[in-house]
Amino acid sequence: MKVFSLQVFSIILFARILHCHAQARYTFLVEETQYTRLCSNNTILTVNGQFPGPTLYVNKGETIIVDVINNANYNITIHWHGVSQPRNPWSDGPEYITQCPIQPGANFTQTIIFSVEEGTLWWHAHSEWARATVHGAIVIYPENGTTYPFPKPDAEVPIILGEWWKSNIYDVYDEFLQTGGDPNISDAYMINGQPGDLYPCSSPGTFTLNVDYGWTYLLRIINAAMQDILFFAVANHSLTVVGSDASYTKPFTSDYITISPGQTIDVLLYTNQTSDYYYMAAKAYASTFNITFDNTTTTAIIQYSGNYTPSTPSLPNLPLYNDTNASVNFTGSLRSLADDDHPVDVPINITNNLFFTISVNAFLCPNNSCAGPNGTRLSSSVNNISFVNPSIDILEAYYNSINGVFGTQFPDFPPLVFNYTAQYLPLDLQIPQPGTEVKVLDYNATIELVFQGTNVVAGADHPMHLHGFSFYVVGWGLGNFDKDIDPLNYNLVDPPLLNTIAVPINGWTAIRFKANNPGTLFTSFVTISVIILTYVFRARL
Ligand SMILES: *[C@@H]1O[C@H](CO)[C@@H](O)[C@H](O)[C@H]1NC(C)=O
Ligand SMILES: *[C@@H]1O[C@H](CO)[C@@H](O)[C@H](O)[C@H]1NC(C)=O
Ligand SMILES: *[C@@H]1O[C@H](CO)[C@@H](O)[C@H](O)[C@H]1NC(C)=O
Ligand SMILES: *[C@@H]1O[C@H](CO)[C@@H](O)[C@H](O)[C@H]1NC(C)=O
Ligand SMILES: *[C@@H]1O[C@H](CO)[C@@H](O)[C@H](O)[C@H]1NC(C)=O
Ligand SMILES: *[C@@H]1O[C@H](CO)[C@@H](O)[C@H](O)[C@H]1NC(C)=O
Ligand SMILES: *[C@@H]1O[C@H](CO)[C@@H](O)[C@H](O)[C@H]1NC(C)=O
Ligand SMILES: *[C@@H]1O[C@H](CO)[C@@H](O)[C@H](O)[C@H]1NC(C)=O
Ligand SMILES: *[C@@H]1O[C@H](CO)[C@@H](O)[C@H](O)[C@H]1NC(C)=O
Ligand SMILES: *[C@@H]1O[C@H](CO)[C@@H](O)[C@H](O)[C@H]1NC(C)=O
Ligand SMILES: *[C@@H]1O[C@H](CO)[C@@H](O)[C@H](O)[C@H]1NC(C)=O
Ligand SMILES: *[C@@H]1O[C@H](CO)[C@@H](O)[C@H](O)[C@H]1NC(C)=O
Ligand SMILES: [Cu+2]
Repeated sequence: MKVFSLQVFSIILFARILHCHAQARYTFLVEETQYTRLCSNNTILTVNGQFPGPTLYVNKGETIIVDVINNANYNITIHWHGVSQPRNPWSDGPEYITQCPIQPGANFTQTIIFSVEEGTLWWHAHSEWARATVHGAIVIYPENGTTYPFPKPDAEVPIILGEWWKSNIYDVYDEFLQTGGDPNISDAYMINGQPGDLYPCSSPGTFTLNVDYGWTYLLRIINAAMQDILFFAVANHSLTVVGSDASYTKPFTSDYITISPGQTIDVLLYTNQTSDYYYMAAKAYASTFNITFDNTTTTAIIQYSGNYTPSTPSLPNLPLYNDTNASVNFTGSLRSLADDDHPVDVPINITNNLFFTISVNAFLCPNNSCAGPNGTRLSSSVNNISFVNPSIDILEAYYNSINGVFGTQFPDFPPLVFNYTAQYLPLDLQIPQPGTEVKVLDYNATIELVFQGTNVVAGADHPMHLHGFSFYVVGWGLGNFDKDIDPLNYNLVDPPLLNTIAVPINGWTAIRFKANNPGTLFTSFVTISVIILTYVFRARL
């Protein structure tokens, strides 16, 4: 069982302008805190001692300031996931991409500029695996004077899906780096920091949502798990999806949702069932053949108010762990709202067509001494380039024209064309090229980027994430992308506007965006959740 993670490439645009206003100001004190879960104590990193961390509430268009103070013994950065930060990449947060880490005892003041986003996002640490516990919700209300494009809910609740290791997360990460295999799987998933009563010692803390009959609840669901795409559902209640990644969607009703690590989904829950206790639950979607993964189920309880004798809650029907149809069917059902107040702006005239293969890889180790397949070290790549952390952050090197930190040769197409999704692929395809390469884009370039998952080492679903932009998902499919046929079926009318999209296992996804956020770094990370023979790969955001 091995997991792997790696950030893969980055794209730099031009120029910078700093915004600076007197604004709401918050302090994020990063510190080590004792928490007890699953019958054992653990020291975790938190913000302000809270787990999950504090929720930030803002209005659309607001700018806030966060003073991040590092009182822990680890390097750390904080990232505002999905906030496009127009012309302000300096505060974006990814370690070695837009900043060097905040060292123990140091602090860093970040300005977070909310512009077009409206709905739910989240913040998290962007250093090694610190984000396992250093994360929290961001609620972005409509601008003053405007309202939701659906009847105002009676109440709103962040639902943060997380993942817990009984071991110290840094030990898990270090072991993973040392062995070259995948990290140990987690011991639990969680809803709002609590595993729920299917796990040992967890019943008392189980997250409970007290509801009144006949109300409408807006659940702001965030997948803060490290690696796994999750299925989530509420027993006896369907969910009406109204938004994802801080962008409104055409409402549609589903019995479950599929949510990628990094993604947010806003749903309306109508409490119109018999007054009782009902479980909400989440568990992993793990598509890769022979995978070892955390197959446990986290629960919380919805408790109707009133006088009644509650029955033992039953679990909702969640799709089977390997139900790829259920996964892609849900994600493929997302559409932009695309009404007069929320128009779409899909780039039509494309200036740059990019085609990026996403692969799981394996580096050779001396005497086959690593814990990956056949003694190799697991890795991952985009267009066969496996990202190497630079010595200083890429943004600073770019801005100050410091040579030798990164190259600008990131290829538009894979170096080798082969049947990407063939069942058997030659072993020599497994070894990627290490490098720190960026793709430089012109201001206002209109990009179509097709991600093609490959079956090198192991096929997997790959959640991809973009910084500085949300993008329109104009198409997707299983198998190899066909450049002549597939574009004919693109949705250019109401494609969803997302910042995270899971490229289906041995499939492809086409996204479009306009490169109009100068100075922004575009970074992307492969999240792989795979197994073949006996190994798993995962990654980080
Ligand atoms: C956890 O720590 C508390 C306080 O130090 C201690 O009382 C308790 O026994 C510990 N629990 C376990 C399971 O180790
Ligand atoms: C912490 O960050 C500093 C500054 O970038 C770096 O020199 C150092 O190697 C980092 N330490 C660790 C343990 O990564
Ligand atoms: C942040 O660091 C600077 C430089 O070390 C120091 O002067 C300042 O007091 C620190 N601020 C906070 C809030 O800790
Ligand atoms: C928005 O409206 C509320 C209440 O009307 C007010 O308290 C708040 O200051 C306003 N915010 C902005 C940014 O105008
Ligand atoms: C509850 O609300 C859902 C969603 O609107 C609807 O489909 C269902 O029929 C309602 N059930 C009852 C018992 O009213
Ligand atoms: C989860 O995996 C373990 C270990 O492979 C297995 O024993 C167990 O039956 C699985 N549980 C479920 C609910 O699938
Ligand atoms: C999914 O898993 C079930 C149970 O492990 C198995 O019977 C089924 O064949 C699998 N389906 C696919 C498509 O692999
Ligand atoms: C999802 O499944 C439903 C019911 O089978 C079907 O009508 C719909 O077209 C599917 N959507 C996608 C995106 O596959
Ligand atoms: C796309 O480009 C063509 C040719 O340059 C131009 O006629 C057309 O107006 C452009 N369309 C859009 C939507 O910009
Ligand atoms: C491991 O090596 C054997 C023998 O070369 C080969 O048949 C097998 O495909 C390899 N497995 C992987 C996952 O590379
Ligand atoms: C590529 O591999 C897939 C899966 O084995 C197969 O179905 C398909 O026919 C192959 N395509 C070509 C062009 O060989
Ligand atoms: C699946 O995993 C088992 C146990 O790790 C291994 O023995 C078996 O060879 C694997 N099967 C395939 C087809 O890779
Ligand atoms: Cu991000």
